[in-house]
Amino acid sequence: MVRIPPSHPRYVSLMLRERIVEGYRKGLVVLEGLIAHGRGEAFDYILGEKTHWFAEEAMRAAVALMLLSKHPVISVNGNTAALVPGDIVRLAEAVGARIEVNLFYRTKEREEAIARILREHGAQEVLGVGDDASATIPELHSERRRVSPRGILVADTVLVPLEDGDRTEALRRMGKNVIAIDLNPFSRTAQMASITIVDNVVRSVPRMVELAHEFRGLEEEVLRRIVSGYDNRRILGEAIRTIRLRLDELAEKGVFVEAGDYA
Ligand code: PTJ
Repeated sequence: MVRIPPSHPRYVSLMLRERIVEGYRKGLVVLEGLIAHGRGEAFDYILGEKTHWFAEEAMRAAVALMLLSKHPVISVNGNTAALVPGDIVRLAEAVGARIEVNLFYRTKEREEAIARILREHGAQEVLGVGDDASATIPELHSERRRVSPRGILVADTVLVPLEDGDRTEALRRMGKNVIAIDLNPFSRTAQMASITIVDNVVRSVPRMVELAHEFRGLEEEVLRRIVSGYDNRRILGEAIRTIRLRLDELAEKGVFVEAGDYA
């Protein structure tokens, strides 16, 4: 891995980029995943690389919903496995969810590499690998249609970090709750999900683990109220408004970084 000096003003962002590249070298991430990461970086840059209140509100509803669900499943792709494998395992444990590998660019080698890294981080069981992905999501033609009959097929709630669109729609058609984590509030996934967390997975998944521990002792009724008071359309609107306000603010200032600050 390239050594990035911790004093570099773009240190965190550059380290994440290195983690994705390392994930590619280890066979977890596809080349297309590098493009997806770059898109995420651009939105994160505009959002100020921090978790906003609208994401926090979406995370609270998401965690409450996962705790209330009978069969919550966390769907894991290459980028998520490279960026937050340990947090995914901790979140699954904290909300009682199963973990399933689900890939757009599915190969046997990648399924196994992703399952391996999740197990190295403590996962007891990883669904969706090899023959386990024997069921299909109806009306979906990509490789993402292949799911586990013990996982996504029977799930009532599916968490999809970094998704690519049409599966969210297909899962919603099957009557499932879909929780998306996507830095792009305009994406098809963000628009189609039941709950959209407009935030970086590297900040939101660890925060969801904290919330899950906090919420575990709450009465079901309290969790239900958190979920029923949530409005995804409003939250997406707030994310888009925040982007607009931030761009207005930056445009007003004109120059907003010191020379040399850009990575
Ligand atoms: O591992 P596979 O085979 O399942 O493929 C995974 C990718 C990511 C390549 C595939 O799902 C894909 O092509 O995704 P898209 O359509 O590029 O969508 C990815 C979305 O995630 C985009 O809207 C990005 O803005 C967003 N995104 C990228 N990085 C992050 C992110 N959202 C949250 N956190 C990130 N770190």
